[in-house]
Amino acid sequence: MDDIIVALASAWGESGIAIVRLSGKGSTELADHIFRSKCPLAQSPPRYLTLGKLIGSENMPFDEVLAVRFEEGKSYTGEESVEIYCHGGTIPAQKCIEELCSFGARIALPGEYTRRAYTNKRIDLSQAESVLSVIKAQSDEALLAANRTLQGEFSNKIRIFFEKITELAAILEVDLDFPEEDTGMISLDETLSSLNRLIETARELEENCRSGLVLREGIKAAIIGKPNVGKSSLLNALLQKQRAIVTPIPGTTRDSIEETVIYRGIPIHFIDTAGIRATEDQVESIGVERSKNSIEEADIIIWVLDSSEEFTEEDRVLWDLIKEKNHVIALNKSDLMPYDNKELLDDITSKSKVISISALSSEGIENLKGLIVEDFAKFSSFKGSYSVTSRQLSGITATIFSLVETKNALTSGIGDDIALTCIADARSSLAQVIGIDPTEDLVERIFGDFCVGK
Ligand SMILES: Nc1nc2c(ncn2[C@@H]2O[C@H](COP(=O)(O)OP(=O)(O)OP(=O)(O)O)[C@@H](O)[C@H]2O)c(=O)[nH]1
Ligand SMILES: [Mg+2]
Repeated sequence: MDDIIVALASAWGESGIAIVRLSGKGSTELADHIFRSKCPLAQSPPRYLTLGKLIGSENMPFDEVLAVRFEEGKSYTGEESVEIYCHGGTIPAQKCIEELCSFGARIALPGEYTRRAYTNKRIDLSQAESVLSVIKAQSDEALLAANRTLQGEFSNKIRIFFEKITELAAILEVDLDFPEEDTGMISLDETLSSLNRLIETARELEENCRSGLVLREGIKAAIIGKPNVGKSSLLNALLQKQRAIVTPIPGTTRDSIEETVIYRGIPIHFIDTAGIRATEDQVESIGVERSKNSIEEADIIIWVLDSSEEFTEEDRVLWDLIKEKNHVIALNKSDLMPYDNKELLDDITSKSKVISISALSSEGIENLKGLIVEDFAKFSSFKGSYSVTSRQLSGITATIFSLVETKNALTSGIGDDIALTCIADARSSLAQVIGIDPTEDLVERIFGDFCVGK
């Protein structure tokens, strides 16, 4: 934390401007080694842009830039900082960074600026995580959800909730310490109704986080089926472009292809896979293995059937792989004469979502997207959704679990000490969500996902 870090804050490559950011005590003095202007940065007012030149070895100017300094406590990291706006492109910024390093700056680690902001208590852990959600947002809805978390709305909610659990835990503890005395603090009925209220609040939070997580991460939808049913055609119809090769030859697709479509603000990651069948072909069989892996990894499976063909043994084998998973059945080629598979299909599809589509004419494609997202997010709740990570969501789920356990322990009379343990678990699960007393390992993991320069 004592050294001065430097990195490119904008993306590498050709651009209008490239921003180099320095942070740490002494950043201004260090920048003044290479910045030439009417007055040094150290003497210019903070937060004002100053025009100047960057000079390299032998005092040769190599770029005309704007620079600004931030005082300690008034920057992104909370430390004394400098930003230098070079001309875009890789070389000016690269040279600027090299020169600054030659005077003692060190290249920042991924996420180190945000980590310093966190260490200096400018933001908490969930806000730090939402910085990444803002950067990675793929839709307006996702951006709004990320900002709600970044502004601290989510942390505040969790903090208030945490206080309430702590209060109840304290009351339970007093009751346990003085079991014979009527402390008069709170009756069992009151405790239970407090618990019920807490559980209800937590469930609401969980719902809002679940939809926020979907906005942030998206849904993995694997397109699965036997060869030639129209999987690649379906991918192309979804993307509205000819992304995957389509031919009448079974076994066309060998490798999986992943592409993302944004639907009502939700990124859906579609994976077109090789048709699953028994094959001697070495390349194809690797593809088939990948398709089977996709079945395991997907959030939802789109099982494509050719409605103009007879339902075969191959389809039934696939059904066995899919039936226990979250899935939608897409009866493709609705533009052709249907084969009469009714009895067979009724038997296996009675509990599934089924939709008739034509990848050729695009009939049913919009409805298919609707079916895919409907279980993952209630649209009404997007307004209040919080952009969280799966780690944070599981923390809330664990909190609910422990609160319910607390309630069970109290009602079944198995002992107040068990109830106390359960409510302590609820507290610590919730604490991890926004990083109250986080472990070092957790902090490492969170900032490890960031890019350099943020
Ligand atoms: N009439 C009609 N033909 C379709 C439709 N969808 C796909 N096809 C045709 O079916 C054949 C196979 O389509 P693909 O999209 O390559 O099928 P696939 O499931 O990806 O096949 P593999 O990659 O071999 O597993 C092609 O000739 C497509 O033009 C449809 O909705 N209607
Ligand atoms: Mg294909």
